[in-house]
Amino acid sequence: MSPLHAAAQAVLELSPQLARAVSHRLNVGSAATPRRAADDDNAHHLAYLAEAIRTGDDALFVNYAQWLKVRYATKPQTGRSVESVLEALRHAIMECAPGPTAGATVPILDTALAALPSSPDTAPSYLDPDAPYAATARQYLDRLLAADRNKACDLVVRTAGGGAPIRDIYVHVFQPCLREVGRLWQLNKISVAQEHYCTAATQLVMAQLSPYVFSGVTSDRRMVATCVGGELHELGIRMVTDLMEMAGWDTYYLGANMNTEGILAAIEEYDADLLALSATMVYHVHLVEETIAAVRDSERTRGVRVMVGGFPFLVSPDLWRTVGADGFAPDPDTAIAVADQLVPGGKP
Ligand code: B12
Repeated sequence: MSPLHAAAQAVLELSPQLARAVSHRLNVGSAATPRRAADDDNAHHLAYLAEAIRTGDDALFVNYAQWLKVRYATKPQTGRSVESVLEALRHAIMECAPGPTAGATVPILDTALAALPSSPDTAPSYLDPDAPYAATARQYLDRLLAADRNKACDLVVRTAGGGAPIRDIYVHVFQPCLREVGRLWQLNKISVAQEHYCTAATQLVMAQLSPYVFSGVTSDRRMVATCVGGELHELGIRMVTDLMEMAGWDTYYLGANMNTEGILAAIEEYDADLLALSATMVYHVHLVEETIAAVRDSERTRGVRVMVGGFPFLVSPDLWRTVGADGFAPDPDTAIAVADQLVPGGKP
């Protein structure tokens, strides 16, 4: 095991103890902030930290600290600021895990602490009034936030019927609207229920567009697309998959939360040339790495090329190499180009 992997594992193994130490230091445990909730929160911070340690990629934790700053600014935490939490984590790690573990961890916490003062405490909108289909995107989101799924659906179906390419609807309407929904949740302006409603409605609308996606044309290039285990964010990889299907790939989409065994079996059964793996939560990056290692380890699947994507890979553009992938793409257009390079013109 590499020293970084060992340090990350130590942080995860000590997580309950470290989480309690942080709560104790910050003196939480009132009715307003129950002790258990604070401990859970601290364990969440440690899960992000462990990924940054393991991959040697500070950006994964710095980005999280910046995200937390926005969240805390709009949903104030009793007696806690992000800075105080990071300081307490630093202290707890130096006390409970001195030596190599603290040596690998403290510099990341220091980098995050140094980045915080200049980082904003709010997040800008994803709806750019100058972007293509800006008016459609605005209307679509407004209708969803008004709980009017039918009108939102009509709008998109009419836009597609009027000749708008599915690619444009995905990239210029669904993508910014979903990200905006996340931002509004982060800023505490909409509830978890609204976030779920908008997502479920978008899945429904995407299903209405499926006649445009599946043309019946068959291809000899096959792709299995899925999220790693525990990962529930399935819409990004769904969009990539649909647009690759339209670009001539034969796709096999498995959706959210697939365990490694299931992924290996699907690659074999479907005789895939390409595996597209998605992760959104940073604390799932190790699962991407483990899945790729398992794919390479098995004689049945080692010939498949692997392309990765999702939020952590946007934050850290070299992370795909660290996890052992053959390629990465930040969006569907690039995904099609990278896939064409990885599997040129079909099977050898
Ligand atoms: C919808 C949503 C959910 C839904 C997901 C439902 C579903 N069926 O997919 C639910 C409610 C389950 C959910 C849960 C959670 N979520 Co959530 N969620 C979102 C939201 C609003 C939209 C996600 C989305 O579809 N985005 C649009 C797509 C198009 O973008 P994308 O995923 O980046 O994908 C693009 C590229 O990355 C790329 N890509 C993606 N995958 C792949 C794969 C390959 C191979 C390739 C080549 C490319 C590629 O192509 C896509 C198209 O361009 C985001 C906000 C956001 N900024 O994305 C938050 C967000 C991701 N969630 C967040 C959080 C915190 C959570 C929860 C912890 C708590 C919560 N909010 O409920 C849980 C964790 C669940 C888990 N264990 O996975 C945070 C993460 C913050 C962070 N710093 O880590 C976000 C950013 C919201 C925010 N602004 O705070 N969420």
